[in-house]
Amino acid sequence: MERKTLTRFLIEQQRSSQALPAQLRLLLEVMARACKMISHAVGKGALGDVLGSIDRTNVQGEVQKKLDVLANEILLDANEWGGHLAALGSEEMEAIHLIPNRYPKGEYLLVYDPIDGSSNVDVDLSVGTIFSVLPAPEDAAGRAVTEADFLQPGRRQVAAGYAIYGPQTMLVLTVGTGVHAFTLDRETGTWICTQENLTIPAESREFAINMANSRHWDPAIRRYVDECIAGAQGPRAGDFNMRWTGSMVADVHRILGRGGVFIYPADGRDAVRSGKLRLMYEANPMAFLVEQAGGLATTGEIPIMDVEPTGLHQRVGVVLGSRDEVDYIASCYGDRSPDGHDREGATI
Ligand code: AHM
Ligand code: MG
Repeated sequence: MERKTLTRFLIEQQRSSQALPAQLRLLLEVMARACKMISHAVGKGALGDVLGSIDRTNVQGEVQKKLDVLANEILLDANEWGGHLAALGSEEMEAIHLIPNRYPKGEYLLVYDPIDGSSNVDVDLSVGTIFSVLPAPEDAAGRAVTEADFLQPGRRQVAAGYAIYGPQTMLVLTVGTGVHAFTLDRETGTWICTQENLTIPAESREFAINMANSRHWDPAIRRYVDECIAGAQGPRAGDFNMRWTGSMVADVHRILGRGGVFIYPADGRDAVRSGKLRLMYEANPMAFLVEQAGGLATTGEIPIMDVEPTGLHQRVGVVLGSRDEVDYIASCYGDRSPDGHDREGATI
């Protein structure tokens, strides 16, 4: 098999489509380099003194892991000086980060979750980095960027991706021309394209949800999961399988590979009333990837990428994955399908 590097892949994309301007290509190369550094840090574990927590909480009120902080710094340092960004935002930083005046400003806004699923780090399970790229407003060139400039619906994303630090380190990207996956060759330090145009099977019999929260779910999700569990004897007339890794990146990566649905609904708990996952740097980039791979991503009521953001760190309910299954879950929520069209005859 021809070993196509990420650099070559991006240059070919730049030549063949208008989807990849030079600044965006640079941004993706910078992200790939930063994720390589994070992968090295994750891989060192206790030997690199990167496990455990520090005595600090982030804007979400969560205790920060050493790796959350380290990965955030790696991404910040890598992205500040290249001239491709107007500003960036992170799960680990309450306010947006403006590009210092000593560096040129670029046309893009970057938001990321430096280490997603960080509770997995200390037990040597997969974690990842998720990122989303938005255009900076045209009038932002001559003024300071504000948080309001970031509050664009996910449909405006020009690129999104994640790196997964698992048995293999992989980078999965979209610039709106399908979803492509790259594997890190740890010997040469090169990202090699290993899958082009990933597609999610439309049908699936595998779901991912944290069952421990079932008593807090609303009736739609409870009905769906009950039907799955009822298996061949139930209304779905088939047995289902369940997987939950505690890392959205790992769960979405599995779904991109073999289908399934990932569900983290808004539920009755005070902290999760609007969902647990963050719209701007978790749900939107994953929704972009999933839609580009032929799947669907909904809050249950509207497509995730149509949500009008109101805050950098806002949360949202998430249902994403195989098209038919997500469509079915949306029908459990009411009379609207994930693409926003009315459904006839759908009942709760
Ligand atoms: P994090 O970004 O603080 O790691 O939180 C997000 C993670 C997701 O990766 C994962 O799907 C979810 O939180 C797991 O939540 P729970 O611990 O409720 O199962
Ligand atoms: Mg995180």
